[in-house]
Amino acid sequence: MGRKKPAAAAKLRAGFVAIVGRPNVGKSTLLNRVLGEKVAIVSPRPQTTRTRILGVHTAPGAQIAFFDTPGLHRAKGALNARMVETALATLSEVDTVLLLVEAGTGPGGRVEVGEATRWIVEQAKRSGKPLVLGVSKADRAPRETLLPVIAAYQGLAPWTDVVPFSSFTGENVDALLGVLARSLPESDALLFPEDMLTDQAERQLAAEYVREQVMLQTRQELPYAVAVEVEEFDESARDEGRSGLVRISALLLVERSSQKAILIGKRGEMLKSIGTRAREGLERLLGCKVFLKLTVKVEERWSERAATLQKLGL
Ligand SMILES: Nc1nc2c(ncn2[C@@H]2O[C@H](COP(=O)(O)OP(=O)(O)OP(=O)(O)O)[C@@H](O)[C@H]2O)c(=O)[nH]1
Ligand SMILES: [Mg+2]
Repeated sequence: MGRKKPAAAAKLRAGFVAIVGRPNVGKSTLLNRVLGEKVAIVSPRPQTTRTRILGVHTAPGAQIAFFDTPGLHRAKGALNARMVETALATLSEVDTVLLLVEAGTGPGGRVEVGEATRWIVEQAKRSGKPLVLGVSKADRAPRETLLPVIAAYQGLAPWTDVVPFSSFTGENVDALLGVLARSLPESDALLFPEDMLTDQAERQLAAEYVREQVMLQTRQELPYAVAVEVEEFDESARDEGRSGLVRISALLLVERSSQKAILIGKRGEMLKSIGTRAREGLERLLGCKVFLKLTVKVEERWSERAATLQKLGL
């Protein structure tokens, strides 16, 4: 009587995936969808993400460590140049590149692959890494318009796979994760603890949640003129239950006094509204009450100063 052979256990796959693409294509939204938690802020404006954000997805048999990156664009100014540098540098540090483009066709069902996207594809190819093309926001595109989009991009690079998906509905997100997991090297051990989601400290997330509200609630150039620095993150009154309190003081840097006036708003209404929404998000994230104090300060040309950018972690 022979013993039954155990089914060959599938090897664990673990590695890093860079999520890259033009601004606003849905990179951060995908990361949040995969993790089930908002670790990367999202807004309808381009250039929302300013730094590289680690998000770790652990599933049976696979651990995918994503780097969400700032959108690749023609950078003007020191801050934007840093953002683009950060995204490009990430290409060489990962196992697989996930390049995102938006679903949807132009007038007459035509698909125009823009110069910017061609340049991004070239950068991704130069990395020599396996390339996966993700066609995002598929919920917005009727199924028949997906095919011309896929066809337009198919010839541009030797994609391992082309996966249309929607972070809103979740359609095909699991398929995308499967494709990415299979592209990663086999590994004997996890790269990160099983329950780890991100490397960002809560105080960093707090700064980002405030900046998200600035991106969402202010107009024109103001969202781009603001940086947020958390000066105080006091957990001394925090406890295990939901009755505790975290006190956060954050500084909102702007470049000019006219911007300070708009950010504060009439009778302080704008700043109050930013604070309220950010606090609500932080209470959900931290699982306790949050006291959030916001102060606006003019720091001329902060986005051009290397020392300030470094202090802000940019
Ligand atoms: N309809 C639809 N909209 C989406 C989807 N994913 C993202 N969006 C929207 O697209 C906009 C940009 O999303 P982000 O995730 O901030 O895009 P990003 O690529 O990270 O942008 P940057 O950080 O600026 O490079 C937001 O308004 C999102 O709500 C999706 O699956 N479907
Ligand atoms: Mg983003």
